[in-house]
Amino acid sequence: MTIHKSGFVNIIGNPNVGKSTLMNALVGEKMSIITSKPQTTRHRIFGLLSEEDYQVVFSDTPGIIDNPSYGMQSSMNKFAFSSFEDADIILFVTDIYEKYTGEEPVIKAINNATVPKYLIVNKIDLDKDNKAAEAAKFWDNIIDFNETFFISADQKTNTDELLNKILIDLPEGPPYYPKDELSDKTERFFVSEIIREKILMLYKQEVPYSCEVSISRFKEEMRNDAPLLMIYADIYVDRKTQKPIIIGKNGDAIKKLGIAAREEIESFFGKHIYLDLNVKIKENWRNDDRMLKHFGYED
Ligand SMILES: Nc1nc2c(ncn2[C@@H]2O[C@H](COP(=O)(O)OP(=O)(O)OP(=O)(O)O)[C@@H](O)[C@H]2O)c(=O)[nH]1
Ligand SMILES: [Mg+2]
Repeated sequence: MTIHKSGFVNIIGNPNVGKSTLMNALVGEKMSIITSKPQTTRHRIFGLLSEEDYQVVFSDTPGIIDNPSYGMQSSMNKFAFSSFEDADIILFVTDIYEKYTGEEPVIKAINNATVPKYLIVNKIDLDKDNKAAEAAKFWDNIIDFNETFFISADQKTNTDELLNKILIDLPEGPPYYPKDELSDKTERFFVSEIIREKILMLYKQEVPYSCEVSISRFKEEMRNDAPLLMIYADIYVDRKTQKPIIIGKNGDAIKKLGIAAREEIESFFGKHIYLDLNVKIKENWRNDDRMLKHFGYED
């Protein structure tokens, strides 16, 4: 009888080190949005990799925030730290640039974890003077990692080796999800994330961080005798002054946003869509428990 393996492989680390890029590389699909801005990921997102004899549930988490200023950021940290609780394997991701003091709370959490833990030093494609080896030396004195991998999540360098080791350490067990599923998240969630990714890319400074996207309507309808996926999305900003920035002069900015988001949503679903973007003001939503719950953050 062949054995079946399954388990949670939880990806943890600071903002911007490449956690989402790594999960997408391992799953082979774009499950998590990626931008050059820190604090891009705000939720825990599962990406599933299934074959006949295994199912890996990769868990991408928000980057850990040292001093959360908003309820939203505290919730993001909860998502990150909760992933220690159900991990079968921990991937602690850092990059060649990061410096830790050794006192960070995440270090204690990793040291307390009893499951296999790997150190992942990412962005080696940018490593000109052996920073990766320096990082590994630093961590060697602080955490008893089972394995160290020097990778480029972006170029998929050494990610196959990483996956092979994960499959060796993965516990035996039945699949957690149907084998044809790619994520625990809904289509609506992916659409709102694609729009948020484009907001992060197109707007500057605090504006994208003050935005949340909520899908108010998502329905296929007949238009000119052909089915068309109708998507209505609300973009919430947390200050009055931000609404005109999102819209832009003569609506130019939101038009650009709509085009970029529609293109990617169409390629995600492989069909034409109609996208309506509506900007709403919800003062200080990042500290508003009711709104946070509505947007899927924890209390
Ligand atoms: N050169 C290079 N860039 C990378 C690599 N991996 C990720 N990046 C870039 O680093 C930036 C952050 O990547 P993300 O995957 O969004 O990082 P993250 O850790 O998920 O960030 P948060 O969601 O904010 O916590 C993006 O601009 C990526 O393109 C890599 O291996 N090499
Ligand atoms: Mg991310």
